[in-house]
Amino acid sequence: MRHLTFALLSAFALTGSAFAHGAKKDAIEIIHPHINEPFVGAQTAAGYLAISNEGHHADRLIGVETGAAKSASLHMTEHGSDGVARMKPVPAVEIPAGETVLLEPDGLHVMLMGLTAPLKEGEMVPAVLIFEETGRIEVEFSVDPADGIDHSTMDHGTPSN
Ligand SMILES: [Cu+2]
Repeated sequence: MRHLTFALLSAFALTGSAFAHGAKKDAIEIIHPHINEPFVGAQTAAGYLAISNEGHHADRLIGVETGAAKSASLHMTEHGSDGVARMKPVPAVEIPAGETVLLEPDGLHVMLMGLTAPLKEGEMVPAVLIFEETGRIEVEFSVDPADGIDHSTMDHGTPSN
């Protein structure tokens, strides 16, 4: 899987991100955890990253902790037949052996609800990713340029307050 990881890092580099960074513990590698700068006054933000499992056993991302929000959970965005994007909580994200899973816009993401402070481009947001097998991995989400998606207006299926 070295190749895939390398390709991913190259892709990030090509898209102009100067913030490629990550963390590694045992067989699990976290690549470029980031949050696109939310709109001024936004109460929510989405975190994205790639997770590579170079081991021989599957693992599962089962939780996220951060002081940057009142709650952090795992979400999936789905498009209904009406074309409206809706998000729903997922209990875990499966990371199969030898594969790289992307948490990216329009799919899986880390949902931060109830931001405790505004997030500004260039900041680093400490967080802990919790895996069933590998345990806790400390990461820092970089706050990247805004992506133009107003996450706060999406239907989250659950009340945010
Ligand atoms: Cu969400």
